[in-house]
Amino acid sequence: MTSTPSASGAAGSPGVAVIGYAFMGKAHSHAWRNVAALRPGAPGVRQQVLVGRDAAAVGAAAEQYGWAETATDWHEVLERDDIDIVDVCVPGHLHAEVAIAALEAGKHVIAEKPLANTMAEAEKMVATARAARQRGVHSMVGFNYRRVPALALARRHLADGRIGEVRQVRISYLQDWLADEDAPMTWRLRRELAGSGALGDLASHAVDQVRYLLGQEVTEVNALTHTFVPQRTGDSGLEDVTVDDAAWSTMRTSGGAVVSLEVTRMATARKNALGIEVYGSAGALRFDLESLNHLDECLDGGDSFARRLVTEPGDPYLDGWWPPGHVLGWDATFTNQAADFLTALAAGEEPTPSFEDGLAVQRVLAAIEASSAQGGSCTRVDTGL
Ligand code: SOE
Repeated sequence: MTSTPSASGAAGSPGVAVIGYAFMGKAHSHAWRNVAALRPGAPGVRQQVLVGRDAAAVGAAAEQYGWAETATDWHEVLERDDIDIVDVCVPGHLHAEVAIAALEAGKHVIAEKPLANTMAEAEKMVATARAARQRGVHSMVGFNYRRVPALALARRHLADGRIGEVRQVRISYLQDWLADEDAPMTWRLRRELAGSGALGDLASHAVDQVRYLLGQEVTEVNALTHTFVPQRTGDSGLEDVTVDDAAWSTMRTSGGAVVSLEVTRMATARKNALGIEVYGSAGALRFDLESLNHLDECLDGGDSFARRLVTEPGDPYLDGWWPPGHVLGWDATFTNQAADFLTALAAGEEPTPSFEDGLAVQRVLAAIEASSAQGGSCTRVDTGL
């Protein structure tokens, strides 16, 4: 364990350890650092330990993000009495091992999405989470887009019946960071580390949004996954890409809606475009993450969209932020997520989305892979319904 000079957080607050300091570790660190200042009622935390295998790199990150200490072995933090929350921001192949050990050690856990790399791991995580819950130890999977104010408002409109019965959903998540075939090999392109490609990385968010917005399960899929660039240059020369670059699926839901889904990391010129359109018998909703403060609304039997800036008092997740019209960014979704997590813990409740929600998404991803492997045949999702 090594101390850094720039720690934040009051003594007596829950102690947090984040495992992983790269992109997600940075996003979550920012959230832990700011949650008490920006979300009223959210308990503050002690930013205690940032964990990573490279001592020099994790030390520099800890200093930058405001952590009191660093460690190079995640097992160490599980033995400490001053760590109450373990935040799992490592590649997918480690989610199950770290989350299960942390829950068994009595730590509350947030695990980044997707919950796990395989169904077997996800099922084991759920079994462990259920047992831990009986002992007052809680867990959550990090689908941060549930905390976009415009999407939480869309969910409210759907629950209030403002667009009637949902008939069709179009959902796409388009990125371009693999569009260049010279883009190097990374852990995200290795099945043994990432589990899958755009599927686990991006379709997990999309499927979670379908479940979150509609409150329905995906019951049936037809799908195609594809790898456009089968080899990329890594440390040992040309290496095989063993995951999908993109995936497509048509899906049915338990409420009778039909969903079309498209996810890719090969869409030239699209940076982080999560697009959601929901069409119902009495209206429609449209959202684009690249304009995340807006929701296009057609409500209560209307026939055209009006663009709403979702920053008004009473809009979801706006308390404690800025005055109306002072827009939020992508990072706010993680701060809102941390606030919900801490508020649930303080109330002794299980935060959402739970590991069960993560498993439900995983089942849909597995069905998509199975359908694609069988040439796109219709594949039922084991929803337990
Ligand atoms: C990379 O594709 C990535 O960082 C995802 O892993 C995140 O979940 C998404 O929010 C942004 O893109």
